[in-house]
Amino acid sequence: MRLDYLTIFPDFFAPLELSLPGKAAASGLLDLGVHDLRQWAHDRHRTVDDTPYGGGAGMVMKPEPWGEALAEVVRPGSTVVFTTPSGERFDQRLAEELSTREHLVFACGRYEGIDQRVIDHAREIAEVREISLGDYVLNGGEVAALAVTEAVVRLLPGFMGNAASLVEESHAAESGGLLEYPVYTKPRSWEGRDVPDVLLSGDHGAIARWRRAEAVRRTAQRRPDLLSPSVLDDGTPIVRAVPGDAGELLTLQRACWVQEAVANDMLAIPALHESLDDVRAWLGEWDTYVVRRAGRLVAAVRGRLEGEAGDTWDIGRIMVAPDLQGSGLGRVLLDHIQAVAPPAATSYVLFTGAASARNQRMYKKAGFRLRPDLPAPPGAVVLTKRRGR
Ligand code: JEW
Repeated sequence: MRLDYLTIFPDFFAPLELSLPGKAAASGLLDLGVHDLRQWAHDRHRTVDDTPYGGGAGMVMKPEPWGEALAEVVRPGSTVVFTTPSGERFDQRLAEELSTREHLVFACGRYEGIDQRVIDHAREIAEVREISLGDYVLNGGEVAALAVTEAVVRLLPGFMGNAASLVEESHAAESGGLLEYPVYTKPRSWEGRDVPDVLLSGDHGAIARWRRAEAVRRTAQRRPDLLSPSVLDDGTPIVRAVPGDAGELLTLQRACWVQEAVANDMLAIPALHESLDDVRAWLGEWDTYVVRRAGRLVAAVRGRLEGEAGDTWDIGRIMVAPDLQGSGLGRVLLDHIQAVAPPAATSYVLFTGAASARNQRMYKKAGFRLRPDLPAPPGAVVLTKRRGR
């Protein structure tokens, strides 16, 4: 495989010459080329950026140096990788796909990005992938290109020896889409911390069960998105809300809490007055789940840890579309949000209208008890439940 890098910071790629790909390069498996984009700038100051048309902050990388660089580096069969914050998210599947290519050209932007015409032009002379390392801000594309390189190169046949790649495959199947289990080595006791007894038991079945349980526990806690979603009786999944759900959540929330306002003869309910930005904000602060039927968002619930000790799972905003109320959806969501509470949660709390008889009946059936001893907002009541373990 040949790898070329177009960048105004070629020093970023010095590690490549030394590190793992460096060894592969030395053995002839990899061919590396690092190119300073400024070698294709022709003015006295070797300018590669200019002000954006239409105004706005910052500078944009001008097209001419990129056009000349691509003309020189791209050949038949090349794939040009633009690392960009607006690209598709990089993952193992994409690493595997890129590892099948003969020639990757990494185009590393800086400033506010590259003039769009460069990407459009590249599509006419090569396969183009626009790739983001993840949802966080970097200063440019170099670090993303390095990460993509390492993930791709280690998949090449012959890299680190074929034996290693066989181990890799069996391991991926074994972990089954879960996070890895924790690992330990000698000494058996370190600074008062002991290796779990089961790992010293010699009972391979018990060890496998313990590792699987730890992997599931970790995954549920850190990456619930990797676990298969809970489902309703008919197989409809209960999935985590995404930012794009905010508009429909606002609509559903207004519909549901108008009912509450009427039942409680009270307009001062936050859920009734929130704006779209308010909903977007709380989506970032709560674990929120939604149910869709035929594409339509018909139900939701949210939860988060509260209390001084962070051991109380605050449940709220249980909402069901008017035409599906009474179908048991609310109870399913209530059960779901309790099930996904993190291990730190030792009790549940929720608030509802003092006159919301139907809600209170459902909560009591689910094991919640009214707590007149605890403070509640005007017109509301508090219910709590101990978490059974
Ligand atoms: C990446 C290329 C070029 C980020 C991730 N972040 C960001 C960002 C930048 C400019 C404008 C708007 C957002 C910085 N930046 C890049 C960032 C790639 C450039 C300029 C990048 N993967 N790749 N997560």
